[in-house]
Amino acid sequence: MGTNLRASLRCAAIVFVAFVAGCAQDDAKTLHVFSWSDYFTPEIVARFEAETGAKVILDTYESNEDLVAKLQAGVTGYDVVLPSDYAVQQLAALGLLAELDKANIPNFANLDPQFLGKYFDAANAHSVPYVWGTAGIGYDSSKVSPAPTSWAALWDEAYAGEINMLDDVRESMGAAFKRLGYSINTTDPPKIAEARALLIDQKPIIASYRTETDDLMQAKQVVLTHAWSGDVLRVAEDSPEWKYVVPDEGSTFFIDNLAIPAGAPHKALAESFINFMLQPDVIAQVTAFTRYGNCVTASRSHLPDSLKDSPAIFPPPDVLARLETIQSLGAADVLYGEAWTAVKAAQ
Ligand code: N2P
Repeated sequence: MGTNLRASLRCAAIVFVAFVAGCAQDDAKTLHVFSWSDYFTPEIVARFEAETGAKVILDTYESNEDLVAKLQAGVTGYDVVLPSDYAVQQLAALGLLAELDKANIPNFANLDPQFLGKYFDAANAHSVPYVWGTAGIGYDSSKVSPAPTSWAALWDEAYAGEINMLDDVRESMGAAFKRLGYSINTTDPPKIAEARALLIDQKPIIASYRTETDDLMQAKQVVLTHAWSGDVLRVAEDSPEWKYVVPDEGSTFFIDNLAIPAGAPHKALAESFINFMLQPDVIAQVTAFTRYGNCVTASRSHLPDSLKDSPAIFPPPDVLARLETIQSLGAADVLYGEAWTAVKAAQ
């Protein structure tokens, strides 16, 4: 081999090694977040990227069941996920969440204690509460009159073909349970069968089952939708005819959490992302954008007055009193799944 050729091969080898090292370094700085839609603004992501030199890649899911199924099926590569309360319970029981190193999350101290130590993670070993909200009814007040006060509005034939239900087993079964006067966490098989029958009865007047309700409202594809509070309030910013109500019979209250899947490729970076999100001014921007309450006490002073005092974002005590959080129910979870499959398959 000639000296020149050897020299250029060595040079190529050095370039190759440098390239691989470069990739490895880039990869070490890439954070994969798997989240509900519209939970982070581009500005917040850009600020984290500028402060850390990391790159954030965001993917979204539409229900807790999607998230749990993906992680259970062995999908790897995600560093941060955002399960709701009962999904934290399920994922932790399956060994699919990493234990958090709180030393890397000093802003954990900023969290409002009322959101800590809940039934789904008593020691917050695997989850950090992020945002919270309610489920209820979004309605186009220029078309729906009188304003709905009961879940019965979603069964009203006057609006046949113009109603969306959340494509979410626990929320839709929950709406049916509340309409029947039962708990969201009912485990009694005959009551589960009643809720199933009620949802099957409703099906002929339903236009769609979707959890991404924003564009349905914006495009006026429906006049009534089962929805999460922030999603309606965000649409109402530009389309004030859209209003949100928690029905008199009661509804769900959710806490969505930041968590790290077991075996996440970039655990320390994920913890620094969680820590970043728990800064009062950062998470106030999340509330301003998502219209969901957050779990950091001092964030409230960073919110504009219009949001600070919004009863739709921060429900008054009489509304809070009629909300329930969803719990994982063990064996009854299977009955819910079967009921929901039957609803979706019904003609
Ligand atoms: C959807 C956010 C609602 C999440 N954009 C409910 N857990």
